[in-house]
Amino acid sequence: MKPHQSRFLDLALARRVLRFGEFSLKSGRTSPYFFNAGLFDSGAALDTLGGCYADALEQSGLAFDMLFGPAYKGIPLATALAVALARRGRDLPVAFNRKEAKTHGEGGLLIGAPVAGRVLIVDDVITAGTAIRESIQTIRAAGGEPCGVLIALDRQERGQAGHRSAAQEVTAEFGLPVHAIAGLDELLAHADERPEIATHKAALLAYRAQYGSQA
Ligand code: OMP
Repeated sequence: MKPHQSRFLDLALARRVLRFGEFSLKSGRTSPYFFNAGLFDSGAALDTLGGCYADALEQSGLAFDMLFGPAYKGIPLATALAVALARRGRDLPVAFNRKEAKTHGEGGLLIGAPVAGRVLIVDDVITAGTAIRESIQTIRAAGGEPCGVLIALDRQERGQAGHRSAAQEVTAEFGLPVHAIAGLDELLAHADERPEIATHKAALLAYRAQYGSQA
């Protein structure tokens, strides 16, 4: 476990972004945990989170020209990362989309910098990969070329087609690398140090046996 991974998991636990119980997912699966990135809801939390994304990105070695945060939850996440990168000496353009096109004022579906060049998608979590597929289409329609995906948490679940994870499916289908600050593997590893996770480890393992990717 890398330092930014444990910092991220501890922040998610402290802010109750990461919760345990019984949750219905977009994919229809019932999960013993849920990651609600909307609860990174203060300046300090977003500051720490932005640093964790920046660390993960540096380790990925990905090359990109700008950041894209999909509406809604990706918007503050991409912003936090943009600020963290600027602090480290890289001032990069950042853009977002709207869920509904605006017909007055500046109009359109996109906000922020023009979408162009190699675009890195910054989002919260990947389960089955539906949200990321939508972002890829939005960026291409705007004239940019998606070059990779950076998420906070990879749930490491089977995608739409079979045994591979949703992240691996996105890589195979679109040629896009998918990187995460941490995945279910790190969450389970962290259970050895954090009793609040350890209590739910059996449920997490049972869920992984049912829906986890094999690769
Ligand atoms: P996929 O589109 O299936 O990859 O699911 C990702 C989306 O599901 C996220 O962008 C969230 O809207 C939502 N989600 C969470 O926010 N946290 C979770 O732990 C799980 C999900 C989910 O519904 O799978």
